[in-house]
Amino acid sequence: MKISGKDIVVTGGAGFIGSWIAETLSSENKVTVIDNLHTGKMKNLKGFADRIRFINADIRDREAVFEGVKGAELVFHQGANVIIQASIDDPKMNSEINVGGTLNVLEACRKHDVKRVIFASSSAIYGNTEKLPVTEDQDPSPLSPYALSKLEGEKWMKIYSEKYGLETVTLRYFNVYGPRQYPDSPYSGVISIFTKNIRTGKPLTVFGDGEQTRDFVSVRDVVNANLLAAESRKGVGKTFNIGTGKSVSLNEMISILEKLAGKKTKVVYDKPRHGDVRHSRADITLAKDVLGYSPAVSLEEGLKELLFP
Ligand code: UD2
Repeated sequence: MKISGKDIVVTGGAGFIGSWIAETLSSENKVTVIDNLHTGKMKNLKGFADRIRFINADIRDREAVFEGVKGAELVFHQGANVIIQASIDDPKMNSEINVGGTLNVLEACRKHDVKRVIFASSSAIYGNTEKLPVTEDQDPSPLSPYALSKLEGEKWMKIYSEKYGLETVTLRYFNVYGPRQYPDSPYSGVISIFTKNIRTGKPLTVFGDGEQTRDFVSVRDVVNANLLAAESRKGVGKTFNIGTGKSVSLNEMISILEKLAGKKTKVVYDKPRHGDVRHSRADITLAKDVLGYSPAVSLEEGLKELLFP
């Protein structure tokens, strides 16, 4: 699938996932990145910064968002507060960014006749689910202000799609990992922390017994899902799980890492993290059937790339 010759905006385009979307599209399209560099980084744009227009702005800044979106045909809305703990510490700030900022993006799209918006949502909206793998029709049960704000964002997508004819597609990301994921916060993705610690010879800390499971999906597959969502006619107005459909426990993942690294690692078991979900796995049937999505990067391949960059 090739998207070419389009005027495209990526909010959060200097972030982990947004920068991969921006980079992938930048060779054949006119890409604008809107990012306030709070969690995003200029170094994520290395190698393609000269091919894009960069706007250093917060998505809460209505004027900047309107200006950035003017003339665009397609918007990938990845910009958000992504730190769950920050959303718990300051729920109003989280809502202003994740809901207010999303409304700025949607209003800018309405004003400037953007054709389609792809919205980055999260598996966090499900909370703890009884049924696994989880399908999109599962009742949401957000457990944090962050999760609630993503669910609200999804509903705004639906309203803009139904009331204003803006084409919207929502992708619920599961545990995304890959190059450029920031490893240096206690709330960074576990794979970014573990692979960095193995590379630098540091022990791994597991919160709980390590038997919790996650559906880890490579950022490369997530980019691909975004491209498919941008092109699919049948996907409009719909919401899709984006994972792999498989899950592993942290203990299993550590065994894979040790095998790939060819050495044993010191693992410290600490108390479980408050609010952790126990198990998570996506049912990706809908994304497969409607978008033609098919994850291509195995966990082994993805981990290898991070262990031996
Ligand atoms: C992921 C998403 C989050 C939200 C949530 C929905 C990431 C980074 N976060 O959170 O945005 O969508 O899913 O449920 O993708 N762990 C350790 N040691 C460490 C770090 C983590 O044991 O050093 C554990 C952690 O307690 C959890 C598991 O590893 O049980 C995965 O943690 P995570 O922070 O990578 O992702 P998660 O699932 O909490």
